[in-house]
Amino acid sequence: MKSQQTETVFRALETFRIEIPSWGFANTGTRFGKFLQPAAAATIEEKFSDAGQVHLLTGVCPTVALHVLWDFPDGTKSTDLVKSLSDRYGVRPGSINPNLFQEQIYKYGSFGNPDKAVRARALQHMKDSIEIAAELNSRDVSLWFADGSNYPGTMNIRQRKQWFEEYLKTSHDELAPDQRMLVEYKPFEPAFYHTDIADWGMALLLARAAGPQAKVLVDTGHHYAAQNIEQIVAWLLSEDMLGGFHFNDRRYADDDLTLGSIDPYQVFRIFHEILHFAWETEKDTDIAYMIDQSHNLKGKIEAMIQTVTMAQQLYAKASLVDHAKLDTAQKKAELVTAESLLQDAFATDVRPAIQEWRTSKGVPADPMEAFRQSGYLERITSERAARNSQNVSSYA
Ligand code: RM4
Ligand code: MN
Ligand code: MN
Repeated sequence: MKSQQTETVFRALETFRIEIPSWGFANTGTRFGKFLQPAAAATIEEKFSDAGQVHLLTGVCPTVALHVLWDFPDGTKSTDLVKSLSDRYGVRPGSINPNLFQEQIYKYGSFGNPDKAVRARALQHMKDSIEIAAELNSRDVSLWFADGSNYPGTMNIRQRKQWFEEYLKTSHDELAPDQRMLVEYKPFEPAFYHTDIADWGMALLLARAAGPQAKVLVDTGHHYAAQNIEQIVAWLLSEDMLGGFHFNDRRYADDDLTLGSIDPYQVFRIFHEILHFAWETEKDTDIAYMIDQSHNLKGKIEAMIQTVTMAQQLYAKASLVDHAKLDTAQKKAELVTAESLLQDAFATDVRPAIQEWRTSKGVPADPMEAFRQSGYLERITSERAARNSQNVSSYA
């Protein structure tokens, strides 16, 4: 007989899925350098293969986020290859991420570029990305813009905002009825004076201007250290504008640290806001959970398994908050009772229940151990090492 708690955890895990990024398996680095890993994936096939391993062992990562420039070398023509890899490795294409920041023409921005010809090129790339997504049956086209400026007075901020409104709306009109557009924000980097979509308010306004299928994407690493991310999440939920997450942790800014490695209680509080909202409204939330981490030092597949496991734990813990009791305590302003309901749930060791759930699903109770025993890492290391010892120049 399962305990009440175990049953709650089982129910929560049943619907919890998390998408992994193709770029998380590639050799990436910082602007100072890259430490190459012999087992890193260099081709789209290798990325699918590695993502397939993570899904095989965890059972909760059926989709992989793809970056158009890095994963579709021939643009729209690469979709057939992606489809065949998806069949072979048992993971579907997930969100499609246009790349409007790496090519030389984007030096002064994409949709915010003062040169109309560059804005037009960016729009064409967006249309191609939406077409790729449609062909792959991917619902979400996920947008992150590096647009901004480095020196005060050098760009017209209001004019750029207008261009963003206009070009996002035109892009939105290309979406099929079942597709969505997710607008991500980031306070700084690579632009260090102003960033065109710097925070959730800007992303919200632009998503609204774009159209009804546009929502906001919250990357947990894209906030200043003191920001209350769960409040942003609560506000976006109440506005029906929360489209998805890019999960990672940060100590300073966009550090790509492992989810929950610095502040697991914050992730718990984010999940709590979502689950509390779902309880209150009696609605299933429709939020894309994705990981956006690219590890320079940790083994890439291990890092991904570790992150997925942490996400499951924090989600399961959040599911243990007794919403009815919390509601009563909040109404009576019983502060200690209310706060303790969160703290007690957070302190609960959900690992045994998660292991039980995994076993019931036919996946290894301990995916990390299973990965280490599988021999997969040794195999790809010997297959890829020689090539990876040569310098790789692109980001992913
Ligand atoms: C950005 C942002 C985007 C990601 C790029 C590579 O900081 O988080 O989502 O695609 O990095
Ligand atoms: Mn991101
Ligand atoms: Mn980022």
